[in-house]
Order: sequence, then structure tokens, then C-alpha cells
Amino acid sequence: MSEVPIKPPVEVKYTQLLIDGKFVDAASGKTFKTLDPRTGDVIANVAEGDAEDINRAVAAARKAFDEGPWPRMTAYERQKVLLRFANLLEQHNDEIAALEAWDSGKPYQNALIEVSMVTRLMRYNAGWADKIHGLTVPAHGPFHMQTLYEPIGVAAGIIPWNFPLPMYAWKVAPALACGCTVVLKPAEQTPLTALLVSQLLYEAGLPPGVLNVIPGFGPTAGAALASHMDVDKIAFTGSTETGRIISDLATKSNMKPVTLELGGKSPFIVCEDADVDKAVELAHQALFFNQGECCAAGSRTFVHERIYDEFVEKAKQRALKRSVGDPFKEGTEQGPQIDETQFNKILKYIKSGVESGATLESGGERLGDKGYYIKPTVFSNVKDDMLIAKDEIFGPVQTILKFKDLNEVIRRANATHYGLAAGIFSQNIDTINTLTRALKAGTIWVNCYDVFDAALPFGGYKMSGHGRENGFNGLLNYLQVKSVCTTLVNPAW
Ligand code: TXE
Repeated sequence: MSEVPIKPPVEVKYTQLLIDGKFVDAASGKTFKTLDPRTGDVIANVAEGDAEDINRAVAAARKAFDEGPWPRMTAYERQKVLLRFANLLEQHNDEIAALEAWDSGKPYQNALIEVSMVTRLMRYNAGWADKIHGLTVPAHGPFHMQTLYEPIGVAAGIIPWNFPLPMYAWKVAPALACGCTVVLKPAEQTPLTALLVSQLLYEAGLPPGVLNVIPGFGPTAGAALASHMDVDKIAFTGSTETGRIISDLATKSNMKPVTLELGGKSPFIVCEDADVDKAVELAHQALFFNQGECCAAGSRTFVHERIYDEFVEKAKQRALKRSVGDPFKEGTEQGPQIDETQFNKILKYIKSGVESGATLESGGERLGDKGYYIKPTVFSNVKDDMLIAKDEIFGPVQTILKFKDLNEVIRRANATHYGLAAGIFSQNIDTINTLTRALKAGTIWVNCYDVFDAALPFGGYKMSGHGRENGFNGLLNYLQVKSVCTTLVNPAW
């Protein structure tokens, strides 16, 4: 492990589809370009999977599930493979983080932290492998009743580009721990690390076909996966619009169960009693972390009227100080946005914020003339009905809203179709308890934000999705519960 971050060009070792344990070209022979968000330059040409490749991958996963050995290996054997993989992640963490930072634009140091989160997540799920077991159930009658937990079968994952490795791990780790086989489609913007780490998983001893990775586009490869009759379960993270499509495809094909983790417009509520400096810093991180490309971003900063003006001035000063630049430069807090589409979408929202009468306190434009950098942007005097307060911007744009009392902020915070997360900043236990219970969101962070843990379930209320990932709840997505009832010949014994 080097102390100096590896800088691009990192060697791009794998650019093909991974099917049945081997790297192969797409059946069509087609490739697509993955780009460096710092410049828009091509990093590599990657095999472009489509429906035919999905068929090949699902067939390999099906065979690996139906004929084994993976689901029939002892849980302890499966656990050992996953633990060896976690060790390999640690040994290769520089290389993996550098490739991730290059392909996604996130600061290298953050990518390094994500590799360590993924390592922990692998170990956590590996730990469950030999602890998943059913119950003996008390019967009303002369029967022996029991439940068996069985792997659900071939599990599919479709993941986004904002956290390519954590999203990979959220789908792959519980599925493998339960004994499922997997077909994964990474986002077209960030296909590289999924291929690199999957090769490490095979080096750790995964049998052929247990994990298949098909880079490609949503409407082709993704849709083929969601509608495949031989896929038994699908998990998706991405936009609410695409989540709806995937849900429809799953229902219209074989009604496979779907886990959806979708968009958000999470409130971050700064109460009257808050230490303003601390609240400003946390609200800043809650929004600007990962270039603002975060499903859980605290993207509606509600501030009590008594401290509102001071908060706005300090939030502006903090945003002006945020260091935006090359993800590989020491101290960089914010890299470029992922691609031109997201870059233009964010600039459009900024324009709409200005046009709708919000006050632009800082930023509001691109930084430099190369790549997809955007200056940290702060809007004050934001009203609930403005687009910037309603839509998921998914960029470095903080919107600060004023509130007077608790009931009002509860009503306004909940007045959204989303319900992924919420933040509370207060020292008052009664205020905290009231808000914690009243806010309709899957995760509530109190005096902290963006704290994720392999053991803590994550997922959304309302149109932020359904199902939970992580923790034991995450494993349940990949298990069937079978009830077995056997007649007792001699119930007295
Ligand atoms: O997302 P998509 P996009 C939000 C965020 C962002 C917006 C659009 O607001 O600005 O979504 O981003 C695959 N069938 N989030 O267009 O389309 C696609 O190939 C099957 C929030 O990148 O949801 C990729 O692998 N699959 C989010 C994945 O879906 C399809 C993270 C995500 O892409 C498909 C990312 C189809 N028809 C964006 N169309 C979060 N919750 O964290 C696309 N895909």
C-alpha cells in the first residue's frame, strides 16, 4: 500500500463482460467509452452488454445456482471465500480507490474510505453466512413444524454511478452470503471498479458463474435483466423514474420481488437551540458530500428564523472556502460532477433557482472551462414551491429555508413524495424525540449525517423506494422462507 495516492493513468486491467468466471467480449462486439469527469477524455472502451449477453450471464448464474456448488457449499465455506475477498480488497485498496476516483470524479481519499466501508460490509455479511437459520415452531396438533431459510436463487443488481463500490457491495454481499448467484449491471458511467473487484472475488475462490458483471446501458442491458424470466429477484438503486420502469418490468415478467432505493429530497432541520457554527458545518457536509451526488443528501436545509441570517452568512462563507479541484490533489473536498448530462441538469436547476426569486449567495456557475466542475452554490430565501426545493438536484446546491415552529417544519419537511433520510440538529431531547417520530423517512440522523453502517438498515419511505438494505433486513431480500410440517407418529414423545 503506497502512501502517495496512485494517480491516473492507473492500469485499466478489465474492460470486458464477466460471464461464468471469464472475461469475454459482448456478443455484438460493441463497446462504449467510459470518461474521465475531470476532462471528458476517454479512460477506456468497455464491452457493451445487451439482451443477448444478459441471457448468457443469467444462464451461467442459473447453472451455478441449480447445479452448484455455491448454494450447496457449507455456509462456512462460503463465508471463507467472502472473508478472503475482504482481505484482497484491503491489499489492493490503493489501486481500487484510484480507479474509482478516476472513473467517478470523487476525491481519492473518499474513494479510499469507501473501499474500507466495502471491506467491512463484506466481512459483516460473511459473518451472517453461517448464522442464518430457521426456527422450530410450536404446533397446534401432532406435527413437527419448522422454517428453513433458503437462498432465493439468481439475484440481479442494477446500480448507479455515485457510489459504484458501496452499491456493488450492498447488492453482491448479502446475495452471496445467502447462497444466491448474481448478475450485476454497473452504471454505464462507472463500469471499471465492478470488474476489477469481481476478478478479486474469483481469486478468493468464487466458483464459476456465481457472479456475472455486464456493463451496458439501462434500456438495453438493464431492461433485459429486469424482465428476465430466470431472474428470481432484483435490487435497484437509482432514479425514481427508472425504479418505476424496473418495477413494471419485474411485475410484467415473472413478478420477481424488487428492492428499490431511489431518490430523495431530505430535510436537514437546524433548531433554535443549535450551535450555529457546528450546524453550518454539518449542514454543509450533509449537502456537498460526494459533489452533492448523494441520494440521502440533506438538500433542504430548514433553519429556525431566530438564527437564520447568521446561518446563511456562515453557510455562504463555508461554501466559498470549499476546495474544488482534481480528485487526486491532497485536500480536495469536491471533484467534478459525473458527466455532462448531470452537469447540465444542475446548471439548469441553478438557473431556475435564480429565476424563481431565491437569493444566490455563492457559486452558481461552472468552475474552469474543462471537465464538469461546479462551484459550491448556496441559495437563501428559498420557498417550498420552488423547483430547487422540490426536485432532486443531485449536485452541489444548498437550498436554505426559514421556519418558525416545530409543527410547521414537520409539515413542510414531510410535504414531499420522497422519504429517504432526514437530519436533526438540536440539543433539546424533547425536540429530537418529536422530530424523530414525526419525520417520514427511512433514516434519521441526529446531530450527525451520512453515517452508514453495514449493520444498520437503509431504505426509503414513499417514492424513495421500498425494502431495506444492510443489516439482517438486507439479507432477508435474498432468502425464501420455507415452512415444513411433518406428522408426528407419536406426539407424546
Ligand atoms: O439514473 P438512472 P441516471 C437520480 C439523480 C440523477 C438522476 C438521473 O437525481 O440526477 O437519478 O441519473 C440503469 N431499465 N439518481 O440517469 O437512470 C442505468 O443504466 C433498467 C439517484 O444516471 O436511475 C444505471 O445502471 N435499468 C440515485 C442505473 O439504472 C436502467 C443514484 C441508474 O440510472 C434503465 C443515481 C432501464 N430502462 C441517480 N434506465 C440514488 N438513489 O442514489 C437506466 N437504467
